[in-house]
Amino acid sequence: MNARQPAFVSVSRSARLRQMLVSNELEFMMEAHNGLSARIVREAGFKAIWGSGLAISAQFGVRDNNEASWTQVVDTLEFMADASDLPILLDGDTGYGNFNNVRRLVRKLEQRGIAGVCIEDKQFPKTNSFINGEAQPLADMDEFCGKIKAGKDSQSDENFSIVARVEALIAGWGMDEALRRAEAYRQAGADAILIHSKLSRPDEILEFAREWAGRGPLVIVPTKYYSTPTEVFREAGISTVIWANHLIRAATSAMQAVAKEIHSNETLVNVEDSIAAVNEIFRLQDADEYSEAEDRYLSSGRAAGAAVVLAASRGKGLEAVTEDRPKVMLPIAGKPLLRWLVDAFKKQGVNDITVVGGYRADAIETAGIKLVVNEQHAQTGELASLACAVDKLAGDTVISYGDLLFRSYILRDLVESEAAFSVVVDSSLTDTENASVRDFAWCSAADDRGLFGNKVTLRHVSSGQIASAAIASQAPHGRWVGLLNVRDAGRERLQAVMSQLQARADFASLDMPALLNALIEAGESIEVQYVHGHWRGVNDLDDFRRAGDFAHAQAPFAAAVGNTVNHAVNHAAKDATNGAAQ
Ligand code: SPV
Ligand code: MG
Repeated sequence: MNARQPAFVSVSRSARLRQMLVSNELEFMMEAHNGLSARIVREAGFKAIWGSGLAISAQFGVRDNNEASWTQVVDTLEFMADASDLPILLDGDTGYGNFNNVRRLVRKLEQRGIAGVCIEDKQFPKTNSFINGEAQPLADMDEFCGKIKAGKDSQSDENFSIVARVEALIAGWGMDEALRRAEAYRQAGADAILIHSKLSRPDEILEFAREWAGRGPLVIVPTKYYSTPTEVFREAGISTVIWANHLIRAATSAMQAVAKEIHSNETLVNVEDSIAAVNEIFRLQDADEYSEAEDRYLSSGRAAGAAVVLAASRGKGLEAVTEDRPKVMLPIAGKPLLRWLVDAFKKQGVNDITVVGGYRADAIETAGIKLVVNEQHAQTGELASLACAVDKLAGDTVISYGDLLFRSYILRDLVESEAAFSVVVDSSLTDTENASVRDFAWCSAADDRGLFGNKVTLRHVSSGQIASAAIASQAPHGRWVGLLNVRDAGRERLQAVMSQLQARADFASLDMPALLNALIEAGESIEVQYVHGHWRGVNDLDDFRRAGDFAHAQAPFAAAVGNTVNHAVNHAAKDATNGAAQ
C-alpha cells in the first residue's frame, strides 16, 4: 500500500466495502473523480468512494458516453487509491464490452486495489441515464447475467464486490421488469442491486424496495429525488446511498465563479481569502512526507543543508551609503552583497538559509531566505544575533558573516569537512599593526603546504576581548574569514556553549570570536582550513569600492554587470595573480 496510508487500516478495502453492503446500517458513499477529491472524501469522514463515470469523464472534459477509454478510467482510479485508503466502488458503466471485457476489468481493478465494480444493464457505448433515458436500449437480461457470472468467476479476492445496476425504471420498462431483472442478477451472483430512478420523488424506489423485501443489499443514487429525507431510505431498508456527483459539481461552480471574477477584475485580491490556500493544497498532497523522505534518503552525499547569516549591522565606516539599508544590501557589481552570499550557498546545496537582520531589516530582500530579526541590534553584538537563530538549527549548518565574498571552493571545502566544527583561516593576513582589524587566528600549526593532510586546529581568535598573554605574544597564523561550519554532530554542543554565554552579564557585547574561544575552552576541536586570499570582507568604504572588482571576477562571464567580457577576464586574471590582496 502507498506510504501515505495510515497503518491502522488492516481490514482490506474490499472487505470493508462488502461489510458496508451487507450491514444493517444505512451507509453512504461519496463521489470522487481524481486523487485530490478522493483525499477530500476520506478527510470528510466517508467510509467509501463512488468512482463516478459521469464525474471522471467530466474532469477529463469529455462526455459520459465511454469517450474516456477504460484504461484511462483505471489509471485515474489508481491515483484515487493512492491518495485515499478508502474502498472504491467503480462505476464501470456496461463493463466496457462483453463478458470477456468484464473479466479483464475485474482482474485489473483487483490489481490496483479497487474494492468493487458496478455494471449497468445497458449497451456499450452507454449514455448517462439522465440524458433521454427512455431512448436507451437495455442489455439482454441473460447476456447481462453472463457478464455478472464472468466477473464473479474471475475475481481472485473473495471480497471483491460486483453490484448490478438495473436501468429498467429509467428506460420506462416498468416495475415488474425491474424486479425480474434484479432477481436474475442476484441469482447470477451480484453482491448487491443498484436500482436507479430519474423521478424527483422516491416513489418507485420505495415501491421497488418493498417488493424486493430484503433479498439482498439495495443501493440507490438519489440525485433526482434529492429532497427526500434520508430517514425515509433508512426505514425502507436501503443498504447504501451514493451521493454521485456532488464534488465535481461543487468544484465546477467554484471554478466558474473564481475564473469569472479574476477575468473581470484582472486581480487576485478579491478571491484570495475565499479559495483554498496554496499550503492547503500542499497538505492534501502530503508535501511534508516528501520533505521527511528527502531527509531520510537524500542527506548522505549532500552538502551542509543550512546556513545562518549574521546581517544585523549597518556597517561602521559605511554610514554614508547605509542610510536606507543595512550593509548586506549594498550593491556590489549589480547585486546586493547578501545575494552574492546566498547564491554562493545555493551553489553548494546549502538551501535553508536564515538571515538574522537588525538595522533596516525591512530593506532585506527575502527571496530564497528566511529572515529573523534581532530587535536589540542597536545595543547588542553578533552573538545576540546568532541567538535569534541558534535554537532552530537542524542538521549541518554554516554560520557566516553577512559581508563576505569568496571563491566558491572555499565554501565547498568547508562544507565537505567531516569535523564537528571547522573554520576558514586566511594565512595571508598576519599583520596585526592595524589594531582595528579583529578576528586574527592562532592555530596549532602555521599554513604549510608541506604539512598537507595534517589536521590543524584553532587555538584562539582575537575579538573585542583581550587574547591571553601567551597567545598574544606570538604572531597570529592568519585571520578567520567569518565562516564556521557546524556539523550536526556538533550542533547540541554549540547550543550548550551558547546557553552558557547567554548567562553571562556581558552577553550583549559578545562577538563570534568569543563563541569560537568558548568552544575551544569547552574542549571542542575546531578544524582549520587554510586559504591564501580569494575572499573579501566589506568593512569600510575602501572594501566596498574594491569588492566590485572581486565580485566581477567571480561572476560567470555572461553575468558580469556593466563590463565587457574582456574586462571581467582581466579582473579574473588580476585576482589570480594578486592572490591574497585583501
Ligand atoms: C455516475 O455517477 O456516473 C452514475 C450515476 O452513473 S448517475 O449519473 O446518476 O447515473
Ligand atoms: Mg455512471
